[in-house]
Amino acid sequence: NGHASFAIWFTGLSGSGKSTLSNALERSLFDKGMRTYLLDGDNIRAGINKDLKFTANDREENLRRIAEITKLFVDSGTIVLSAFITPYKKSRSLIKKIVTPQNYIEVYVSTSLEECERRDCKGLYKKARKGEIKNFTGISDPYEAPENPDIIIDTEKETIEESIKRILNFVQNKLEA
Ligand code: GGZ
Repeated sequence: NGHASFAIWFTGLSGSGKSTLSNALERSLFDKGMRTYLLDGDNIRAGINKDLKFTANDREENLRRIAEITKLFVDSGTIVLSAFITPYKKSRSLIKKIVTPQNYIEVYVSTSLEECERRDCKGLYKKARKGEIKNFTGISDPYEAPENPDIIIDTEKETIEESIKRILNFVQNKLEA
């Protein structure tokens, strides 16, 4: 009984809009009666992964563990929304393998570095430019843009409502497939 379950994985720069989008999407899915769970930096890096920082190795380990956690929740019948920068191609292909490809939807929040830096909601880009934060994605650590995401969200061109609608359509088609 219940609905199919899978992971919706948001990737994009810091400040690109992953949290806003994943929170709004979770609300919509919940309102449709679906069982959901949202994983993000707040509940993962502060807890189970608090031993990890932002070197390439730590990010890879951070994301590997999150993929395993995502898989467990998916196995339990939950639609999991995971919102992490996920900057490396290598990590994303490992995640897809761990979660299993048919249960993995990749959402690329493609907001440009220029726009993220202009918004600088938390003042992190300013700090990164001054060298106060090392290995900062987009400034002093790479972000490898996804080549084949399932969905691309351009927050500079569409409203959050439009973006959510597009993701919901994709999810609906998957649930009916
Ligand atoms: C990137 C950093 C860094 C560095 C701290 N580089 O915008 P935020 O603040 O709230 O979200 C960012 C978050 C990124 O953690 P993730 O677990 O999503 O990253 S990864 O997928 O690469 O493992 C940012 C904050 O942590 N932050 N230092 N150096 N973002």
